[in-house]
Amino acid sequence: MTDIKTVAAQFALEGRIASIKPLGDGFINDTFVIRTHGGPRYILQRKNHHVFPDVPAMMDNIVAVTEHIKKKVADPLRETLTVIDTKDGKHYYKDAEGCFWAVCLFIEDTVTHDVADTLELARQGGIGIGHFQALLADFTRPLAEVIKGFHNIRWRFIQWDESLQKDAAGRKAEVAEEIAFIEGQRERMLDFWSRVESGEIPMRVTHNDTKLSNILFDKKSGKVLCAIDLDTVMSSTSLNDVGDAIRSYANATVEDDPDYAKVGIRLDMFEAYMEGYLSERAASLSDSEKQWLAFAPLYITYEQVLRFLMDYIDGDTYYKIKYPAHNLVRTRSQMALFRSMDANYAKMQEIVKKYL
Ligand code: GN1
Ligand code: MG
Repeated sequence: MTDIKTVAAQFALEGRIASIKPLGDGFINDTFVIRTHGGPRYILQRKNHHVFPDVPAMMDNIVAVTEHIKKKVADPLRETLTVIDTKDGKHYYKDAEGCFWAVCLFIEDTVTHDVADTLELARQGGIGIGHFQALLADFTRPLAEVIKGFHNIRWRFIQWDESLQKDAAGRKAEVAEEIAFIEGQRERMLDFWSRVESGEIPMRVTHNDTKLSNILFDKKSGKVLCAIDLDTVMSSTSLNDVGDAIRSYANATVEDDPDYAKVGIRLDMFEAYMEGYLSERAASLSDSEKQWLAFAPLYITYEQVLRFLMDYIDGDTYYKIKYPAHNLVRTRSQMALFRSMDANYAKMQEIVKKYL
């Protein structure tokens, strides 16, 4: 790997670099913290260019969106990410091996969570994403589609059919039950997506990766500060952002818990999240969005099952894994979550109505 100090030195940092250490366990990028003498801390990321084929376009998206947000908030250095350019004015650095790197400011005095442990946290999370969508409601510049068909299940099925056809890792037979689950819901999911395609459900600027661990909370107040990990900001339906959040906030456990009995939707968390979200957004949502809001968590959780399973069938080429069956465990764990959501769907619809 390219020498990391050499990489960091390309960016217009304040202060002298003191140390560079790995951070967290994202599924896609490699993340590091840079400490400096006399300057702030920074986040350095090696962007996964197999996942993101056009990192420069992705960075342009991020800069455009964060600059828009900065004009509207009280504390622009804390309420969204701040991209740090290279010394020659680019939003990224491409090293000699062709890897792409980017830097942003480390936002101090914040916490992240993997599991929501209080209702207030879920309520805050809902407010946070609602606020994020509201700040970007008047953002009109077109955004690059950084990953083709990211939450488009019609496109995912094209990939899926190919994966099954290839059976690259010879694992298809082993996952017959999981494949049957995917096929059993295919039409239902396409029916939802066809409403986005027809324009019945509107397109908006969305985050697209709103799981709980991608939200920063202020350490002192416990309130949501901002959404981080803006790699997938692009145009989609705002329902997906809510759905993806519920997938983590309202799961009784982590997304890859191998103890499937622990997995399930917590309706109290769902309610708290919706209460927060709709306090920001109820007035701006279209009728179709309101009508499909409770379905969004099912859609995104289903898509996540498909993506984890497809990666398992492909031989683990997309997500980082920590052990050989990790993608299969993720698949089954999210499948259990989907089933729990489906069993509670009528109740979820009732809850949404309460806050509309
Ligand atoms: C990935 O990068 P990270 O870990 O925040 C993935 C999401 C998945 C998520 C599952 C670009 O997110 O779509 O929902 O893992 N991001 C990308 O935890 O594929
Ligand atoms: Mg991500």
